[in-house]
Order: sequence, then structure tokens, then C-alpha cells
Amino acid sequence: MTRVFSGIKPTGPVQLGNLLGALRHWVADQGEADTVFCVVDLHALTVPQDPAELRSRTLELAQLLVAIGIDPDRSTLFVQSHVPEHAELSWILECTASFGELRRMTQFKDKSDGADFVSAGLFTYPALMAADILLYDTDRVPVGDDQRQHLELSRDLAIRFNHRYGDTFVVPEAAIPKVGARVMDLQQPTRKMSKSEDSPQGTILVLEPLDSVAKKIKRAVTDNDTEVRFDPEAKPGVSNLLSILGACTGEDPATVGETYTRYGDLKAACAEAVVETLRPIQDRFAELAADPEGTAALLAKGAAKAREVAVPTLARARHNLGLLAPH
Ligand code: ATP
Ligand code: LTN
Repeated sequence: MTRVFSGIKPTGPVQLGNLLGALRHWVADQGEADTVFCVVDLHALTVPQDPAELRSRTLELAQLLVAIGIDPDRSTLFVQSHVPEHAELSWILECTASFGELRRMTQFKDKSDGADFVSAGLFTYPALMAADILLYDTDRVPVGDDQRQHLELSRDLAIRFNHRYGDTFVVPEAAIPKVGARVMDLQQPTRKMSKSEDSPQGTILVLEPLDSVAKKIKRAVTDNDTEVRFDPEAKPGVSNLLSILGACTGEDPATVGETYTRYGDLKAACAEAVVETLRPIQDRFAELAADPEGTAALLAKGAAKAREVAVPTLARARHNLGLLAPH
């Protein structure tokens, strides 16, 4: 059976881009594949985090994933730091990656640009991501478009390692959706919507009050003329709304563009589609949030299940590398 793996960082409240670009495809993959999903808390440490907040965000993110439809009985759902094999394989892959290829990563360039403190972990981040993926013999990785380059590097590292040390890792493929892979900020539509950037009016949170969601969409920046048309280069604001609407309804954004002539009508339809997408998630989250113990227990089970796959993969990598086995 095809193995699917993906991860999300507990760096802030989950936003609409996470849902449309990645999480809803995770849900859809269940049943079709052997699905493994991870809250990547070690990746969150690449930028400074408040300890109490990190802890509560990690638990809440797991609850949100269940609310979205990740079924812990059908998928392996766990927290990255509960499976120590990730950090160990990450070191091995840091030694497989070159300084030059890590330096070319655009996410590193964007996140380090202008930062007061750039951790070494921010630089080696893609090696840990490759470890996440390669530990599970992953065939397919559903992610948003911003992760394309990291996925390419994961593939390169798997191929290089296999070439140097013999067949060890499965070479993974990225699965990037046609619609919704790059949801843009509503106020600055040339910038990707993000959960850790400070742009409250431009970001829709999956758990924010629904009237506020509708208001933000109605106030979204459009473009200078008045024509509704899907053209991300010339009309980034309108095209973003068309993509969001298309991703929520399963339609092609260019076709959706032909349905509307006025910005106001497009915004109203988009607001309604997003609100109706979020409503059931919010209802379900409210129930799960009342049971943190239950979530902690399911994460413990998830980590145990994950280790059943991760431990033998790491042992294979250690053996092939020539690390002496402990007696
Ligand atoms: P941060 O702002 O902390 O970098 P993020 O919002 O980019 O976080 P991640 O945890 O890095 O979120 O990503 C989780 C998944 O969501 C990834 O597969 C990523 O590609 C996807 N994703 C993130 N932002 C968007 C977006 N604006 N549009 C589509 N997919 C997105
Ligand atoms: N780097 C990703 C999060 C991430 C991930 C992974 C995604 C960490 N490990 C493994 C897919 C597979 C991000 O920044 N969105």
C-alpha cells in the first residue's frame, strides 16, 4: 500500500492556506493509502518559541487535525519529538546534505532575511524534514507549493544516500494540489498566507469566529480594474479569491471566474464557501478541546505505532553507514 507522510508545525493558529493546500488532502488520502501525520514540534524550535505556548499549541494542533477529519484509527497521528529517531536521522542527513544546497533553500532565505537571531536549526531544517519523510518509507508527501524545494532536496538526499551506502530509503514524491496550493494573504496578495506572520487582516484562521472570516474576505484587497478574471500575475487579489472559492467548492478557478462579473458577488460567494467549510470543523474542535487527556492518549498510541516503522528504518541506515551496532 502506498505510504503517505506529512507534517505541520505548531507555530501558530492554523490558517486557511494550511487547510486548503495540505490538510484536507491528508484527510482525503485516508483509506486510499497508509497515512502518517505528524505535528512537527522540533521544526517549530527553529525560531524562538514560548515554552508554555508551544506545549499548548502542540496539543491543540493535534485536536484540530482530528477535528478536520484525521482519524487516529485509520492514520498514524503523532508528535515528532515523541519519536526520537527523527532527530537522530536528521543528524545523519545533515552529514549527507551539502552546505551549498541548504544555503539555496528559499524558505531559509525568506525566514533568515532581517531576523535578529538566525538559529543553526533554521539552516539545517530541511535535513530534519527529510528525516521525517524517509523514516517512514514514504511514497507520497501532500504539501502546499512552498514545500516543493524541500521535497526536491529530500529526494536528492535519499538518492545520494542510497548511491553511497546501498539501497536504504524510498525516494518520495511531492503531491501538490492543482487548486489551493498557494493561498495568498488577503491584504498583500503577492505574499503567501502564513500562520506565523503578523498579518491579522490578511490571514483567515480555521478557528476564528465566522462573522470575522466573512468580514475579512469582504475587505480583501482586489485589483485596480473591475473585471473578474483568473490571472494570478495581473490580478493577484481577485485570483486569490477565485482560488479559495474553487478550492472550497471543488471547481476550477478560471471557470469560477466566468460566473461572476462584480467583485462584491465574488466576495460574497467566497465568504459563504469558506464559512461553510470551517463551520463543521469548529463544531467538532469544540468537542475535542474538552478532552485533552483523550488527545494525549491517542498521541501516545500514535507515537508507538510510528516507532514500529521508524526504528527499523533507522537501524537500516545506521547499519549501511557503518555505525557499530551496540551490543
Ligand atoms: P509558518 O508561517 O510558521 O511558516 P505555515 O502557515 O507556512 O507556517 P506550515 O506548518 O509550515 O505552515 O505548513 C503546513 C502545510 O501547509 C504545508 O504543507 C504547507 O505547504 C501548507 N501551507 C502553508 N501555507 C500555505 C498557503 N498559504 N497556501 C497553501 N498551502 C500552505
Ligand atoms: N517544512 C514543512 C513542515 C514539515 C513537513 C515535514 C511537511 C516538516 N516535516 C515532512 C511534509 C513532510 C513546512 O514548513 N510546511
